[in-house]
Amino acid sequence: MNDTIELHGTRTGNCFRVAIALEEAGLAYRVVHVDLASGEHQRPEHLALNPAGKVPTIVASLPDGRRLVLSQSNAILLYLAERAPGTLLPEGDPTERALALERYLYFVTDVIAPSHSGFYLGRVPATGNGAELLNQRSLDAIYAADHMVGASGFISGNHFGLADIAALTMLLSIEQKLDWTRIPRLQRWFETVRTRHAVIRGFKAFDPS
Ligand SMILES: N[C@@H](CCC(=O)N[C@@H](CS)C(=O)NCC(=O)O)C(=O)O
Repeated sequence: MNDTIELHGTRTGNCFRVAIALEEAGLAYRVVHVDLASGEHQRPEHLALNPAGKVPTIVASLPDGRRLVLSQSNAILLYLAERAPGTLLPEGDPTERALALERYLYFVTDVIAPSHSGFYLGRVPATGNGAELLNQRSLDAIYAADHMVGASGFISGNHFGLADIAALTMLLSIEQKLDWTRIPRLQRWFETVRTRHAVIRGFKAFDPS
């Protein structure tokens, strides 16, 4: 059985998170490019997989022959963590796992979500300072996260994991806007994790071959 995972997507933060997670988990995958600029995400073949017309989407073969189609980048990351136990989330110790999930969800809901909404509002005329407020909320959450980098040098706990991936794609996208002097531990973490082989490969996943 061909158990390769198809990753439908393009060069966006949500898609990079999935590509980096696949690389970190050591799972085989094949990229199917979906060009947003030319509207490929609205074509019937993509809408059949993701009726919301968004990316990323994965199509995974299951051992019993069925296929699993999943959208929502963060649900995909959790699925990949289940597919490759011990790579993206701690196994065994429920306390370690709970803390790793707490940090992952912190970056997903308190940092990435307001930033995405701020980005959207910023492109809509006459919405007052809504975009600014949301972007500031996201930045404040980042400034409050410096302590999360522990002695291991990672945010997720003893190992690089989902929270590190969520934080990295986000911080890279706003690197120039951050006052790094307020987050010295995150700065050291940032310079180290961005050079990981799997991270570099993930960021190249959607390059033309
Ligand atoms: N919550 C979804 C968001 C997906 C999403 O908004 N994807 C963007 C690219 S990052 C997209 O497909 N935009 C095209 C559009 O909205 O038309 C996720 O995390 O996967």
